[in-house]
Amino acid sequence: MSVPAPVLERLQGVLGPAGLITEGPDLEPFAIDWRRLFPGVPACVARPATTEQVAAIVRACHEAGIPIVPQGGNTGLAGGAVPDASGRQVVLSLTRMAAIREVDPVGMTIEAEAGCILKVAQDAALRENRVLPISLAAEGSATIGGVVAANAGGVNVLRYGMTRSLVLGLEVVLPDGTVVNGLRRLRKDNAGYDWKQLFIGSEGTLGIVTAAVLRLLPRPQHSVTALMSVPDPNAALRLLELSQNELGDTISAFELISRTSLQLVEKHAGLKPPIGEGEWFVLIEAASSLSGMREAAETVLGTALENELALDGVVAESGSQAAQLWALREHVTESEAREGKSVKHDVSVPLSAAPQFLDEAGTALAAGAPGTRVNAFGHLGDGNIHYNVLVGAEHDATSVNRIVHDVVARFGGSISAEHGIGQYRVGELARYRSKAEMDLAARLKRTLDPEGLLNPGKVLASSTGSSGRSSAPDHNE
Ligand code: 2HG
Ligand code: ZN
Repeated sequence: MSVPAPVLERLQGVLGPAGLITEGPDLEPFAIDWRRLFPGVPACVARPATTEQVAAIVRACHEAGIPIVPQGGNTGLAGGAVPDASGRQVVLSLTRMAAIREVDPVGMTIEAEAGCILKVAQDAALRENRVLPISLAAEGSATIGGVVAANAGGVNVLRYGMTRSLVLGLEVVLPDGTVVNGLRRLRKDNAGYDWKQLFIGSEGTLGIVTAAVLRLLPRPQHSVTALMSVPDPNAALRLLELSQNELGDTISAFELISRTSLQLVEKHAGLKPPIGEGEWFVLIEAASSLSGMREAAETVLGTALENELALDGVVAESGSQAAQLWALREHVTESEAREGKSVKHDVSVPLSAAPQFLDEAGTALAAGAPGTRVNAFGHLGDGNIHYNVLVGAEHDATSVNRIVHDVVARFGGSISAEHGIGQYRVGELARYRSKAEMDLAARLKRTLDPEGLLNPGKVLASSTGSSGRSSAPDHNE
């Protein structure tokens, strides 16, 4: 623990005994990510309950030159919210700032503090017959501040966009402790720079999100979920086109799941798909205020079977059957973790190139990393594939990354579609983005955080050299 005593006293004065953890096992949950891949050593954990307290903590640390790592629900997959091993970084956890300040069903907005759990915000919207359409497996623990700071994706991006497209207003604390309140609820606001965009997806490296106003949508009264097996990813894409023709913009999710993924789910979660064998599966959800969703989905399935775009399929007959189909998809990550060592890739390519990407990445891996197995699944409707590679002790994570990301680059894709850079992909980002883009990013960082004290070593390599991985960790990721 290396916060000088006078600074610690100042933090204690701001937070009181309930708001500061300085030692013991209570530090542990804040020190490491949930997959236990990025262990760190916090100097202490500050748990402010108000924006003013956040600002006071940040000011105190700024004056003392102490780095801060903002943390929400700690559900990230790239090690972006945990401290490094130096024992110098203060973790600033937002989870005590959990209030929903307002739900406005007419204006269709919700204002929530950073530490509010996503699921709690979703439920508050539902009570007003509105939806907050950010939907992720981690929604029971992820917080609004983290979701905004990570520009989270999830399964509804196809219809509603990433988190960015739902943020109307933000309150942030800058690295020097200045509070900027932009908690406006305006649908249209072209007055000056739209500065909030800088902080959305910045992974806590430019400022700390303390509250947000998010857009809500009317709650659809009817929804339908279908699972189909398809002969190959190309057929899956054609099925997407067919579904769009039949279901139009009511499609809210179009997920691709490989057979390997379902085998892992069966082995580790005991869940089995209710339809026949196939190499690839597609989970489709559509929702609307109008009825007729089920009939439209039946038409999609019938036409797909007739045209051999689908081999088999089922349209859920009840909410609970729909939940069972979704459970297959939602258990993939956890089942993969139970299987053992894997190297994750959260990539996107132009939608129409997805089948060819899968093909070429498979060929490249078979040649460059024999003995690996691919667990591919993800948001095909967004061109986003979680191309996770199950590896053995003999495989080196960095070279597996390189093989997959080189193929991604050939298709003009991205090395992170939704999980972000965190500390895990710092080296990969620098490798695949142009010098001009990296220089621009460094200029932004220097402008807002000249001392490099906010979440150092995340997204960009730290200017002080602490933290930040330039290659993949060689253990299970
Ligand atoms: C998902 O889509 C998440 O389920 C996690 O983004 C993906 O485990 C992964 O790689
Ligand atoms: Zn995902």
